[in-house]
Order: sequence, then C-alpha cells, then structure tokens
Amino acid sequence: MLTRTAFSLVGLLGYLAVPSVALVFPSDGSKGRRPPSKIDNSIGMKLVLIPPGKYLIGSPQDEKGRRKDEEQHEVQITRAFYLGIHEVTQRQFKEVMGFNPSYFSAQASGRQGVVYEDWSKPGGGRDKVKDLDSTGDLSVENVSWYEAVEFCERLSALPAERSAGRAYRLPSETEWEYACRGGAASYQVFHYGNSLSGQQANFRGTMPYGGAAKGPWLERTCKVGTYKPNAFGLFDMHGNVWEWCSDRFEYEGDRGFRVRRGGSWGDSGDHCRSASRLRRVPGDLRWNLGFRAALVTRPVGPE
Ligand SMILES: [Ca+2]
Repeated sequence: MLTRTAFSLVGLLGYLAVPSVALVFPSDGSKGRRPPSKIDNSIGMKLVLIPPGKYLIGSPQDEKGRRKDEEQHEVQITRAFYLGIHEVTQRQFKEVMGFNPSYFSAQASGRQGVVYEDWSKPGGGRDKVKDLDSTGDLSVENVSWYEAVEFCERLSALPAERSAGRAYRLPSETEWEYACRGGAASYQVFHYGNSLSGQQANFRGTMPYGGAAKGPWLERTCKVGTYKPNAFGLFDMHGNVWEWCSDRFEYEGDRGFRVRRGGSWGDSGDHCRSASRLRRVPGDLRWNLGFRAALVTRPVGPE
C-alpha cells in the first residue's frame, strides 16, 4: 500500500513529466473504447490523437518578436482530437480537389488570373523545384481558406472516410497552438526550446531566433516531414507553410479575416514562434500559406 508521502511523490513525478496533458481519454461518444493513437486515412494522410489538457496560449510580454494580440492565458482543451502530422501535400490536395494550385510545382502557374508578389527570380516557383523528380510531397500552398475548408468537406465525403466515421475540418487556433507546443512541461518559445535555427525548420534561416546560429535558407517549401517532429509527433509546426485555422481574426472589429499560424519558408524565426498569429482575408492566395487537417471521430455502428 502506498503511503501518503509515496502517493504524493508519484503524483508529483507524474505532474513534472506531463503536467498539462491528461493521460486517460474521457468518453467522447466512443462508448469507452480507447480511440487509436494514429490513423492512416484513405488518401495516405497520417493523423495522431492529441489528448485533452490545459496550456498557456500566447506569449509572455518580454518574448522577443511578440505582438500585442498574443495575450497569455490558460486554455482548456476538453476533448481529444486528431491532427494531421504533416501539412496537406500537393498530391493529397490534387487527389481530393482535382487540381494543384501550388506555386512551387512544375506548372508554377498556380491558376489563371493570380498575380504574385514578385519576390521570386525569373522562372519563379518552377525553377525553384526543377531539380526535384516530383513536388507531390511538398506542402500545398496558394490555397484560400475557402478551398482548405472545401478540401476537408470533400475528404469527409469520400466513401472510405464516411464509412470510417471520420469528419475533417480545419483546427481551431487554440487547438493548433496546443498541438504545436506538444505538451511541453514549461513555457518555451518553440516546441524545440527557446531558439530556432535553419537546421530545425524550413524558414529564413539567415534570420534565426534566440541566439541560434545562422543557417540555410531554402527559399521554397520542402518535402513535409523533413525536420524533427514535436512530442506529439507533428512535423513542420514551425515553418514550411503558414497554416490556416478555422477562426476569424478580430482586427479593428470583425472584418472577416481568418487566422494563420506557424510561419513559413519565407519568414524570419520570430514569425515561426508557437504564439505567432497573423491574419489574412479568406480568399487570399500565397505561396507560403497552406493548412493541415484535423478530424473529430463520429460514433459508427449501432449505439
Ligand atoms: Ca507549417
């Protein structure tokens, strides 16, 4: 029998190891069945189960690069959810939507009528990926918020997904940041710690964060999963492409903006912070803006 002291010690050790993450999943309509920790869906997308828990969203006031709308406060994630371990790829997007809008692809045209900010060199995105056999595993970009939502709806409607009871959607902003932080035991700027170098993520490595050494800058998206995952098994939460979230972004009132998170291949390290949040109008198309899918499980079969 555990003494009171020993019991407390066990509790304390558990708290120190994973203070903000519940280890037992509450009933979520699955009649007490433990949901699988990983899902491989019918288009080859891999998702992991993110457990419920509490965390501090936002950043402390002395964090370098902080913006005033990163007010720090506790958030409770009450229900487990699944999140794609990767950003949605060009291949997956094309399979579901029937076209590939990506700037960093062989066609590099995105779509007719889209005029890019000419950050690029002659040849644009096509030249940036000319040495690759395929860009199918690069993150999709140049996708509007509406198209990201439509992708989730169409994916949910695929027969194999419907029969499995899987309904996809964009993650909320609070879910996204919770997932990004990966259940870290104490506050840190990135899931890696308090610095970020070009060896750890695809961003403008010439402008690292937190005293990290200057590193490479690829100047394009890269194959998803090139860098180390966080403790939840999620890749590219810092950099590669910004990721649309479901939420509206209040700015001088509700002007219809949506939230994007995580920084991109073109951004300095401070934009890749876990707390970094920027807005875009939902119809916006950028060569550094994509998304990842979340899903909620529905009960299947007889109740
Ligand atoms: Ca990303």
